[in-house]
Amino acid sequence: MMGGFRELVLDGMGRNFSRLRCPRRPVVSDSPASLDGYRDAHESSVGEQDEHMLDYNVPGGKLNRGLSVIDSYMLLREGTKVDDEDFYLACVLGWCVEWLQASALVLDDITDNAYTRRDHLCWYRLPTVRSSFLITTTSVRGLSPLSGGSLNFSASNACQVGLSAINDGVLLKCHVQAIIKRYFKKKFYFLDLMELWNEIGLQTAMGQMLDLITTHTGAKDLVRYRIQGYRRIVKYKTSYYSFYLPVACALLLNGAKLSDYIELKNILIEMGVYFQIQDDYLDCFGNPEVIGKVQKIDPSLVLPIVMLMASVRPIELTQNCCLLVMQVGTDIEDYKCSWLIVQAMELANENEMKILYENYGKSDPECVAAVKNVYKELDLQDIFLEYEFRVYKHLVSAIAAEPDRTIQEILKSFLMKVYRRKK
Ligand code: DMA
Ligand code: MG
Ligand code: MG
Ligand code: MG
Repeated sequence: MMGGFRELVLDGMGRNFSRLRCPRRPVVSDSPASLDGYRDAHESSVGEQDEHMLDYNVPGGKLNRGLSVIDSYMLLREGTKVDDEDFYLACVLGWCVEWLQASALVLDDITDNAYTRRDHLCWYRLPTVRSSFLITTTSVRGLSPLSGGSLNFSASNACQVGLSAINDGVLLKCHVQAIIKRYFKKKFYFLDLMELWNEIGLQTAMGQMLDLITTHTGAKDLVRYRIQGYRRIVKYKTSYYSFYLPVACALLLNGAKLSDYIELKNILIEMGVYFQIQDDYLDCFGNPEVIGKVQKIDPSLVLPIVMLMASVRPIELTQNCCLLVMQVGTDIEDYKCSWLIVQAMELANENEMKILYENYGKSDPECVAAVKNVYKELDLQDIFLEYEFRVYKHLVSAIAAEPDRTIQEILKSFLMKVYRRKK
């Protein structure tokens, strides 16, 4: 039952997503001719640019959030027959979560000044090449030496998606509302569903605001980065939409009242905190190739991309002229209240503290390396592994204490998707 969607989704990675079709077309009079859920808002889209924007930003992730709607719903329905329409509606909500995620990421990458996302350049950094580049003379700032000298060229023929990506982020989120209205308007739980999405949209935006504001206070004095503040940020910016939302969608779809599931919500929030701590860890210590932060670029895009990025990032040209952007995350440069800096502020001695104060929040690669060095001296990698083991045990026993077996299964299924993830 679940397999169809899962195969469909996994199969679609790296291919033209828009061609995918839901394998179980529902018998609903107003359903579109094609549904992968993801493309429902197509008719309200504004042409090629919008299509390209959707294809670039919606697919390509791990799809844990979207799949969790389906998985949770199927667990809730265990023992009953799930007809095509019910399954289809769960797929639609799964895709809605992925659309919301796309919206959050497009905007987050702008505010975080990020470079790469899911193996590609961030949407707002995308260059559109209008015509050929003019190669003139000698040097590109920050570019590792190319044999035989380097390049310099005119900027006049390239443009970026740039800040119009803000509107794209907003648009992605608006599409979600339209999809929900279209498919659920006549359902008795429609109002609850809308309320849930509105509330979670607000919580996520507030979390992002807290994240950004905290960065200003941390920039004044790093010592303000403490675990309680950290937990508040990540609960709002990550847990609600990534963990609670998918399960809450499945519950509503199954006709449940969300107020009956407070303990479930608490466990999901805790899982979300763990997930963000992993995210912070991987931002610094993740393998760039695994987490999608190394960029192999088509040779024809080398020049525009060098031009857009050379002044700010170490870049290497390989022999076959593809470009590798050697980039993991940007939390250190961005002065982020990351789990790693919170730990470091608790553990650092006087000398390490001094290094952190002098180097945190600076984009100079040497400063970033100095911070990472302190993290290594403090054994933050081991401390993370210990935390991971502890939180896993804690979550497993909290799940076991849940009286409802189905709820236990839902939580276990979600936990197994994220435990010890490498990306
Ligand atoms: C993620 O925080 C939060 C949202 C709402 C996207 P982050 O900036 O650490 O995420 P990432 O590491 O994916 O940029
Ligand atoms: Mg970010
Ligand atoms: Mg962020
Ligand atoms: Mg991050």
